[in-house]
Amino acid sequence: MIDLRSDTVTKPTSAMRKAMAEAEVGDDVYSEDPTVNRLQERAADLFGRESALFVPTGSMGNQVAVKIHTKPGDEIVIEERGHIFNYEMGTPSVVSGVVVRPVASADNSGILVWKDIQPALHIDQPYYACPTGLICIENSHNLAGGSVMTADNCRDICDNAHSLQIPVHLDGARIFNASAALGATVKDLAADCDSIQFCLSKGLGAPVGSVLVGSRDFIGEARVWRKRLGGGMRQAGVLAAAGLVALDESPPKLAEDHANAKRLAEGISELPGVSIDPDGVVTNIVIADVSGAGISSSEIIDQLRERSVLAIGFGTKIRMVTHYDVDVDGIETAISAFQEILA
Ligand code: TLP
Repeated sequence: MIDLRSDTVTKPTSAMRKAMAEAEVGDDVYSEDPTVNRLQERAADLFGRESALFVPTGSMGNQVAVKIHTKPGDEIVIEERGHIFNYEMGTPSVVSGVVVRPVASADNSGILVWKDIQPALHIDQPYYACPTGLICIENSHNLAGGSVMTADNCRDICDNAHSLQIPVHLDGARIFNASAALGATVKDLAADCDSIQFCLSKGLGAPVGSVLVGSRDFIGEARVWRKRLGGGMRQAGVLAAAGLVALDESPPKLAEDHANAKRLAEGISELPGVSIDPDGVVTNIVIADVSGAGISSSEIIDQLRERSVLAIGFGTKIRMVTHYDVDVDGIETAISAFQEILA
C-alpha cells in the first residue's frame, strides 16, 4: 500500500526502534525520566525557550496551551481552516469554555496576516462581545495545503498582538516542514510566540508524541494540565527516545518529501477535473479539488485503494501527504492510478 493518508502513518526507523529498546527510563510524572528530560531540554534549546513538556499528542499540546492562555468566556481567533478549530473535537469549548472566532486569510492561503486578524479582535468592549484571549496560528497550515508562514509575518502578528496584551500560540505540528521549505530555523519561525506545539509524529516520523515549548512558568502550568487531562505518561522515555532520533534523522530528509509532493501535484494537475496549483505545494501536503471530475472524491478514493493507493477526502477535496515511507516510485504509482481513474 502507498499510504498517503497522512504523515502520521510512518513506522519507526530501525534507529528509532533501537533507541526505544535501549532507552534509559524513570517515572516522568515525578520528572525522573532521563530520556524525556533530554528531549524536553533539546526542544527548549531548538526553539530558544526556557522550558518544554513532552505530551502524548499534538491535540493535547494545543489544548493545554489554549487552557492556560485563556479564561472561560474568552474568544480565540484562528484561521477558518485551523486544526484547533476544525479537528480537535470542540475541545476549546469543552475544556477551556472559550468561543472560537474563525477568520479567513484575505489571499486564501490559510496564512493570516495582521490585517486579517485585527478586525476580528474584541478589546475593551465590556458588554456583549467575548474578549479576545488568544490568537492561534498554524505553520505549516494543514488544511490549507501545507502553506507556510514566514518568520517576519509571525513576528508582525506577535508584535501587534502583544501590544494589545494578547498572547499567540503556534500550532507547529509541522514546523520542521515549514523550516525546510523556507530555509529558516524553527526558532526564527516561532519568533515571539508565547507557546509552541510541535509534533514528533508527523513529518518527523516518530511513532508517538509532541512537545509544548514556552517559558518556565507556562510549562509549569502545562505540567499540571497535562496530568489533569490524563497525559502523565510514567516511563515515557521509550517514546521520547524515538523523538530524539527523529529530531536528528528527519529534518534533512524533509526536502525529499516536499519534492515528492510537488511531483504528485504536477502529475495530477494535468488530469481532467482536477484542480490544484503545483506552485502552491511547498511542503508535504497535496490537496486537490476534484469537483470537476464528474465522479465524487469518495469514489476516487475507493478506486485509488483498489490500486494500492490510500488518500483521504473531505467534501470535494482529496488530501495526500508525503513522508519517508513513500518513495519516488510510490509517487509515480499514485499518479498513474489517478490517470487510470480520471482519463
Ligand atoms: N493532523 C492529522 C489529522 O488530525 C487531520 C493529520 O493527519 O494531519 N495540529 C495540526 C496542524 C495537525 O495536522 C494535527 C494532526 C494536530 C495538530 C493534532 O495532532 P495529534 O493527531 O497528535 O493530536
